[in-house]
Amino acid sequence: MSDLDTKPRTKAKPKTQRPKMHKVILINDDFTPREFVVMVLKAVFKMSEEQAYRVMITAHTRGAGVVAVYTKDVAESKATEATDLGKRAGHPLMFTTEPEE
Ligand code: TYC
Repeated sequence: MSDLDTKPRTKAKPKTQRPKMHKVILINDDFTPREFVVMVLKAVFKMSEEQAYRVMITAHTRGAGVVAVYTKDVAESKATEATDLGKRAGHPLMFTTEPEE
């Protein structure tokens, strides 16, 4: 039997295909009150006071911080919802998303 008869001609597909996860990033600014940032993190991302405070302080001191990781759709809708809460209150608070490596 030749190689052509015995070797699979196509690569086997992996059985489970995991969707690429996306990070929600909190961007620092000079105007949004710290307590407001913490309130948004708790409301939209279901964080505890302690978790929310830690993420807020990370963004405040480093310029940005990872909030959480979700599928693309969920990451984008949560980032929009959180950014809109700031906008509606007159704050320049900003959340972005980026794909995980
Ligand atoms: N830097 C803001 C202040 O001093 C607080 C803040 C923290 C704003 C994190 C945005 O992502 C942010 N009032």
